[in-house]
Order: sequence, then C-alpha cells, then structure tokens
Amino acid sequence: MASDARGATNPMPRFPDGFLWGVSTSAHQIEGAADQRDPSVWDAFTAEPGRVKDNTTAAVACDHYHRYPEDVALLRDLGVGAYRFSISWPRVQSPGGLDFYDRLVDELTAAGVQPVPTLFHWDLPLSVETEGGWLRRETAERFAEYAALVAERLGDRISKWITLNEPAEHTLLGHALGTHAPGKQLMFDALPAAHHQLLAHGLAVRALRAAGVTDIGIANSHGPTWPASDEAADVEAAGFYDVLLNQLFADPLLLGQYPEGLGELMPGDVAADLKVIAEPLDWYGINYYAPTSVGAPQGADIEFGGYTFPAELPFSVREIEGGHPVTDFGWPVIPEALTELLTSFRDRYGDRLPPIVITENGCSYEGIDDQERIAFLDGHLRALHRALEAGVDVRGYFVWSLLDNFEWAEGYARRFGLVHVDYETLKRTPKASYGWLRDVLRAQP
Ligand code: IFM
Repeated sequence: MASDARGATNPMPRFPDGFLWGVSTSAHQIEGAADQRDPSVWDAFTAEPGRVKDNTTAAVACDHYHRYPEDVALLRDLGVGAYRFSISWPRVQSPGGLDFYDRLVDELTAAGVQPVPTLFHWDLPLSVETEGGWLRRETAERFAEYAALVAERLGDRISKWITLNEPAEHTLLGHALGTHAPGKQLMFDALPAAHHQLLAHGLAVRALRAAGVTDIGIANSHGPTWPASDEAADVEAAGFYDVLLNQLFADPLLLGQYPEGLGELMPGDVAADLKVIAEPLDWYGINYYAPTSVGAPQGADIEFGGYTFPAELPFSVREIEGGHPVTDFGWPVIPEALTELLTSFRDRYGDRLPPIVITENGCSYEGIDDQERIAFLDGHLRALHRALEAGVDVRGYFVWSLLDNFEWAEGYARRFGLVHVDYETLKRTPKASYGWLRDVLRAQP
C-alpha cells in the first residue's frame, strides 16, 4: 500500500542525514539532437527495420538537448539533491559537443542539483565500433582518454562520477543475444566485451583520479537469482545465471578476480588487467529492478520481460510464482528482493564493499495518475530502509527515470518517467508519482 508521504497512515521512515536523493536518465534516451553529434551504434541499430519494436529512433527523443532548462527546473521543483545523466561519447567527439554538458552542468549547479554524469551508457561512437568496439582492447584505452578529456573540462564543477552503466546488459543484450546495439549474437564469445568494458572502467578510474577526481563509482545492474525449484538441475542453472549476471561484473571490481572458470575465457594478460579493474571504488552503484527465477534449459526459445532467450542457453528464465504484481514490461514487483540483494552483497563482499548507492530503480507504467509507480517506489524505499536497519551502508537512491524516454528495443512503448512526455508536442506533465516523491523528499531531514 502506498503511504501518504506526509505521514497520515504509514509514514516513510527517515533516511540518514546526507542521504543522496536523485533521479537518473541517459543521453541517448532523452537528448535527441542526433544531427548535432557523431553517430553511435544505436543510430545504426535503430536504422535497421525491425530492431526496435515500434520502429522508432532516438533522433528527437525528449529533445532534452534543447529543453534542458525546463528539465532542470523540474528537478529543482522535485527537490532532489542530485541528477544522474550520461555524457554521449559521440557528442563529445563532435566539434563543440562538450559545450552542451558545460551548459547543463552550469544550469544544474545554479539550481542546487548535484550533477552526477555517467561516461558510458551504451551509445558507443559508431567509428569506435567499426574499429572493433568492445571486442577490441584499444577501445578500453580510448575510453580512458575520453574520460580524461571530459574530466578536464567539467571536473571543476562535478565531484561525483560514474564510469559505466550496466556492462552486464550491454554484454548480454548487445553482444551475446543481439537484441540491443550493436546487435551481435556471439553467445559466450561475447565475454571479451565484458572484459574490455571492465578494463575500460579501471583505466578510466585511474585517468579520472589523475585529473583530480575523488568520488568515483560504477552503475552495475544486479538482482537476486532464485532457482525455479529445489531440483538439482534448476539450482545449478540458477547458480550459473547468478555468476553471469551478478558475480562476473562485481567480483573483478570488488575482489580482483573472476568467478571460477571465467578468467580463462578472457583475452589478454588477465592477471595484470584485474589489478587495473580492481582499482578501489569510492562507492558501488547498483541498478535494481526485479529478481529472476531461473531453471534448467527447456529446449525452446523463451520470451520473457521483453527479451528472447534462445534455447541453447544453459538456463531458462521462468515466471515467478506467487501472484506478484507486474509492470507494463512484465517485470515482477517484489520490493523485499531489494533488501535481500543488499544484504547478500554485504555478506558476499564484506569489507571489500564500499558504500552502495542505488543508481537506478523504477518501473514502466502508462498513465499520469500512476498509482502503481507510487506503490512501487514506496515499497522499494521501505525495502531499502530495511537494508539500512540491517547494517548495509547505502548512501543514496536514484529513481529511473525523470522523464518518459526511448526505452531501447522497446522504443517509446515503455514509460518509466516521473514526468510524462507527449512525443508529438514534447510537452512535459508531472505524474502523480512526481508529486508523491516531492512530498516524500520534503518530509526527509
Ligand atoms: O532504460 C533502462 C536504462 O537505460 C538502463 N537500466 C534499465 C532501464 C530500464 O530498462
């Protein structure tokens, strides 16, 4: 049940002093102005008919590139302390491209909202992809050069930085299954793309620190994996999925090692690279949406949560039983799984785990009177608070997303925003959840 944020029935618990409240977006999903930057892998991908379900592109998207003052005003009125956005590498490559972020950062600073940029949120420059993209080691080095360039220009006004967004999804969907750009279907031969993104992260951490940056994290997606049954085959398949989606991307960063058996599959001098990848982080970002139920392979392709999982995978994703509500995307709403995830991270990584920030959490629902989104956010904030009470050090929470936006292969069909966007007129209309969150934030210390 969604509570009244002012505390009439079931008040939202108090979060610690200094807890960072924010909302997130990404460049390709909201900026538009594609004609004022170099092309990215997503421009090439969306130009191919059938790649995006409604055959739309992000050429205009929310036109945030031109309307950012209005969007910053929405952030200010919402009362968030921070705004997580991403910097488009293809825009930075184009003449004058960094000027846009200069203006955005100034506008945010003037509004009293802390800018928190992500340096890579899936929109690799097409020119870098043509040279081999994330399958090529040099891309990691080029990413670090780009990170240094951005930090030199904006570092005087930005303290908190994120290197990568969800390298797990970018590897799985973009390079293994091909349902996202760059559309590669390499299955397990996609593993080098994971290694080179992790290496890019480590090299960028070093480059940012050399440029004077002191507050660096990553936004990794994680969720509990639940075996579909107690049968040994289901438990084994779920364990494998957990390694691929959770441990493969957290262990190298936090423990300086790959899960057993995976290091041998990675390219290059893996032991030396792991030292770079494990550069200590100032905080660890988690994007959380839902747990996953996993069982043994079922011998057929599986459609689940908007994605197709081919039959040859050594696991199958299943419906979670129990009558949980689902979002428009079909993702189950299970807030207690967030508490489980956070405590399991504390238990697995112990002293190696820096403070956590939830860098994304949200849901897709239609409508402006979005009571389901209020219930979702209410439930997840309480679940997060239970993790705090259990002693997990969580320092911030960012809602995905400020605006409805281009949801990748789903096009504009999935609406994650606190603010509705009319894609004909580009008019912004705050939803009920926007007002609810504003009240929640006003009631916090
Ligand atoms: O829209 C995406 C975002 O780009 C990355 N994390 C998940 C969101 C919802 O699918």
